[in-house]
Order: sequence, then C-alpha cells, then structure tokens
Amino acid sequence: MKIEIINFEIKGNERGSLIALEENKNIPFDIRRVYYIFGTKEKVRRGFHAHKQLNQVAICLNGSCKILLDDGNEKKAVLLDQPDKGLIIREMIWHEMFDFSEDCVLIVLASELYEESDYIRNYEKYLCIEGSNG
Ligand code: T46
Repeated sequence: MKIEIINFEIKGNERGSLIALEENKNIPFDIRRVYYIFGTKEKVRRGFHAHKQLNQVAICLNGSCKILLDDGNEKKAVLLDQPDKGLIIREMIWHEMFDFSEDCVLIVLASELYEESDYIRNYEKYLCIEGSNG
C-alpha cells in the first residue's frame, strides 16, 4: 500500500507562516466538507471504519496523532505532527486514529457531505467487500 503524503507549500515571511488549501490544486478533489477533531482523550482510538466512496485529506494543525491505514492486505501507521503535511485517506481504506497528543487538532477535508450510509464500520464486512472488489 502506497502512503500518499502531500507536502503543502508554506507561504512564510517574517510575520509568520500561511498555507492555502485549494480544491483540485493541492487537494486532489472538490472539497465538499471540512471537519476537525480536537480534545480527544489520552489512549482513545477513533475511526474504525472505511468509506465506500469518500476521499479525504487529514492534516494535524497542532500537536500530533497517528493514523493506521489498512487496505485489507497491509497495515501502515503514519505520524502526523506538522501542519504542512497532509495524509490522503482514499475510499475503501480502513483507518484508525490513535496516540493523540492533548493539544492535537486534526482537520479533515472531505470530498462528500456527511453520509452515514457511506461508512463501513464492521471490519469483517470491510474485508469481505474489499476482497470481492479486488
Ligand atoms: C473519518 C475520520 C478520519 C457529523 O455529524 N458530521 C460529520 O461530518 C462527521 C465527520 C461526523 N459527524 C458526527 C457522527 C458522530 O455522531 O460526529 C460524531 C463523531 O463522528 P465519528 O464517530 O465518525 O468520528 P471519528 O473520529 O471516529 O471519525 C471521523 C469521521 O467520521 C470519519 O469520516 O474518516 O474521522
């Protein structure tokens, strides 16, 4: 499984830093939704699902966390600890977020509006669907 990281250009000057996120430019899809996760308690794992159609880019704006990506064959954990680094989470990739620092703010740009029916929240079902796709 290929881990896809986007390195955003920092438009910095002596006043500080700025990163611009633009759909179909440095974000590889139309951005239809933005949400952010913060205040996650220590030792809590989140996620535990795959999306049937949704593509996403996750960026840790502050602090750090890890994201486990699992394509049904292989699992890889990625540390997000820089606001200029975005992790692409493609459709049909099982993902779990963990090791949140107390100050972690994880922003996620999503290609679709929120739709609970797009979630596969059962790992056995995920493996079954993913196996029959490929
Ligand atoms: C994902 C990972 C990275 C909404 O009402 N609207 C939304 O846009 C979202 C994302 C969530 N919700 C509600 C659904 C739940 O009642 O917020 C609550 C928490 O969502 P969830 O338990 O799905 O959160 P995570 O952290 O497990 O997963 C989230 C996203 O849901 C998911 O799409 O890929 O972050």
